[in-house]
Amino acid sequence: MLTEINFDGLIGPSHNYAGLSPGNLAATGNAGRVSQPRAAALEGIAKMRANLALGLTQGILLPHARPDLPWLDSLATDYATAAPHLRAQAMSASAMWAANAATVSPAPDAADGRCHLTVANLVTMPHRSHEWPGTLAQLRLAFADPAFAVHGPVPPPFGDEGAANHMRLCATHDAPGVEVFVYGVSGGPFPARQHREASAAVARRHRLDPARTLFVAQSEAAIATGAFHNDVVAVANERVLFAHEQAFADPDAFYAELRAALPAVEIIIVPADRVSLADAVSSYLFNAQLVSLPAGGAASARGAGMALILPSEARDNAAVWGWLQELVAGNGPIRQLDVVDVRQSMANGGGPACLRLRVVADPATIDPRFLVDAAGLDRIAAVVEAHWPERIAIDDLADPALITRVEAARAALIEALGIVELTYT
Ligand code: SUG
Repeated sequence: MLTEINFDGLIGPSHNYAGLSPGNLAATGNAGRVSQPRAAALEGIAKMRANLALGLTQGILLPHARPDLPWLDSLATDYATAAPHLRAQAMSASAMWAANAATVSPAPDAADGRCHLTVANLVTMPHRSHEWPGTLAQLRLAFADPAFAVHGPVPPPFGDEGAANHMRLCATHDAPGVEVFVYGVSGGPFPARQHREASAAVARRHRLDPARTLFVAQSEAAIATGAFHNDVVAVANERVLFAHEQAFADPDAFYAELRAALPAVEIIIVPADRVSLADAVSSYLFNAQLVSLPAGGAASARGAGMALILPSEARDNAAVWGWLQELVAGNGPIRQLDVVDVRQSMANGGGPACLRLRVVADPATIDPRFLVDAAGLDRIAAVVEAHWPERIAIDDLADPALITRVEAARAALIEALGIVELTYT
């Protein structure tokens, strides 16, 4: 049976605040802060436990080998002699943000009836541009079944940041959907990371029906205010689109096209006079996981409906929280709010939705080593407790002892999960 599975990126042992992403205001604002990789990974695991408690199916993607020595070698340097900025780029734990791992088109949308995944090239940011080989190695393992088609990246210079700029609307997850590819043209002072050419290439590669595929421009104001990905200002699930009034360049044209393609769509707009773009970005209101609760699930107090899994920063913002209270008090599809604490990831601009990649598939077709239940999370948490560094200051990036520790931590995780194929990738 086709089910939505959330694959969360496990937060890696090299998690640090090097301020590597211009346009990501949290990341640049926290540059130089001391990070807490162990606490960060445990926050991510707690979020997955909460998802399991809601009755959702949960998967994982692993941290990549860091520092990325083959990448440094391709730049004719090594970790000991590399310039500090290259060192930081080689050490980033940015693969945790699995929404940027790939774009996923479930089987009902593709002409060949397979679920297609295209790994994102992430070419805009140097520290993310070398993620794709490690991600591709994992996708090829996890989705080796013929039910899937796993594709390499769109070639540069066409920037592709994966599912963070892609939304799928459908009557139910297992029905054919409308896929919406959101691209940027200009971001004022900041880069527009998703190029239309890349989105179009992914749509062709996935054999999508052009009549059910929309290409929509992000508003320049959104990118300039810090929405470096569309998932900072909009999120969709089944027939619901939840978006900020200023998310898109031409919202009326987009909503008209969407209504024509999916008449049952429900569009929930948060007006700028209730929540400003700046508040949306700082609270990550839209970087929530919007999920359908399983029918009859114990966690759903008022019966099946949808839940928004929000970062605690959304609760801390009075304008945002006030608006959300009105939303759930109404008779709409979003019935409950669940708050999670992912502050370590949030300080680098990654909320609950950034940490997960959604795949609609039959869980029986996925390599079971990439799926987790509560006991599996216990095993991972024990490895994190034993091996993840407690703190990393920026100067520590030059310390060979930290490198040894980070490498040993990942090796312990790979051993615990039995995914030995990933030892060197
Ligand atoms: O690409 N931060 C990530 C955050 C990605 C969030 N993902 C989604 N919105 N889906 C980025 O900007 C900061 C790392 C640093 O500065 O060290 C970073 O890469």
